[in-house]
Amino acid sequence: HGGTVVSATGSQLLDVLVDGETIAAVVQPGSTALGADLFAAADAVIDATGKYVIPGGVDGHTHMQMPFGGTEASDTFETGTRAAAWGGTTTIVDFVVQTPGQRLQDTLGAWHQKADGECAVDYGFHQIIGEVNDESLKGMSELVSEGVTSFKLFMAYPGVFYSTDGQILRAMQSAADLGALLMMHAENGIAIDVLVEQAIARGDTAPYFHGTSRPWQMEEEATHRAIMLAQLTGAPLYVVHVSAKQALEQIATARGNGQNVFGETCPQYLYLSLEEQLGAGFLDGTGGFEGAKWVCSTPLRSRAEGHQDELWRYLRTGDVTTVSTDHCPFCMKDQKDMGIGDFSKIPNGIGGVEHRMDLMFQGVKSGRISLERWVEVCCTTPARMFGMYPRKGVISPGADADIVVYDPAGHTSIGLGKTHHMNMDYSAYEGFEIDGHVDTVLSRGRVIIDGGAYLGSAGHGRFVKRELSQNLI
Ligand code: DUC
Ligand code: ZN
Ligand code: ZN
Ligand code: ZN
Repeated sequence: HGGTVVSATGSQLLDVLVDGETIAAVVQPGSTALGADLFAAADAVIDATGKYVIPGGVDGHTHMQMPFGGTEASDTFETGTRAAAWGGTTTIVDFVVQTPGQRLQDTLGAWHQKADGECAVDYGFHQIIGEVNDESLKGMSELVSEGVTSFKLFMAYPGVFYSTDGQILRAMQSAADLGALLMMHAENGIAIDVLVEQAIARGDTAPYFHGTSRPWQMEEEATHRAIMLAQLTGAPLYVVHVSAKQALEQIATARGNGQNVFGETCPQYLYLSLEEQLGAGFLDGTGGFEGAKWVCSTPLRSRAEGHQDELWRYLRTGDVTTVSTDHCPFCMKDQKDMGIGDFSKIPNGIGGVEHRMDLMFQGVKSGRISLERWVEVCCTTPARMFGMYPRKGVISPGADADIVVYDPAGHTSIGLGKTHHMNMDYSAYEGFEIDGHVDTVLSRGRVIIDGGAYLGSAGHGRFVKRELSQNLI
């Protein structure tokens, strides 16, 4: 009551009536449109005066307890979705991992076992195809009917998830037949592996060299190749975690040509850079390993080269379509530290599921994006992109009552472990002072964050059976 409801298309002082798990009405304050004073009859009223009332965040890219790099991502579905709730994210879409030799359907079952009954907020799945073969291709349609309507391939990580161009072509043909979204990790992994080997052989073993051995040319080239294969096959293409401005140029060109190509970026690429990673670790006399905190793929890029400014610009033009976190947390102790003396053994990933809404709101504060664009890239478009609209991503009658009351005058400090709820022994955003604060979070009508208190529970979150993407041309 009394807040400014922000949607992708505008902002207005409106009251929102929740009945059970869904939104019953959105009305002018004081309206008697429904025949009576709504709020006199309500069981509970949340005062949102002076605050923004936005749809719960939709993070389309997370990896809870993902087996990777010889270890497993440190957030479970329970801890990771609880952290998401603290940060105003009420839906995640996580990745089921198929490794060679497994049936897709079996891996989906295994991921349901990990997540079902554990999550604090609603969750869906994408499917990683780790081995493109006849059986996997056949299995795709069954997954679509089970609400897993997007498939991720890797042009990186030879020997782990890597697909050849021929395999990519075949998977894209199947995706095109089904109308399913093909997600791509676009880096030339074959060439990168040579650069990595050469760096280690030279003695360039510190974390910083993770970034320099994955230069932007490798991302641009793979992005271009994926776009051409998608154009040939007609598959809708969603390029994940884009960090190089040159890769975005490729995406912008394809979009300009009318192709169904979408770019995703993540807060780490908008706020953090290779230079900071260098300053933090490589030359500080501590042995240089602090930089491992920011080892992820695609890597952080050079601020001096202007990638961040271009990413923000493309966020405005729409060629960056969504902002997700690629939340893939690892602790420094016993996980990242496996790579002391050899950066290639550092598990790749940054945790950030809790901070996305806050970090992207800083873009509003600094005038880089509008208030409405904030909601669009963090809530509404991810819901449409991944086939969950209008149940998710919008405050309108009939939608799930996933609602965040966001205080633009509040403050959030991101310090060491103590101020976040992710299962990590550090924060990639340590020292960030956020203008803004997530005050109240509702998930399907239930208050799960109230001021400083967590009122949710493991198992409240439900699996979201997704439709095909609603964001295609
Ligand atoms: N990149 C990461 O940084 N972590 C998980 C997988 C990936 O592609
Ligand atoms: Zn990836
Ligand atoms: Zn070319
Ligand atoms: Zn990822």
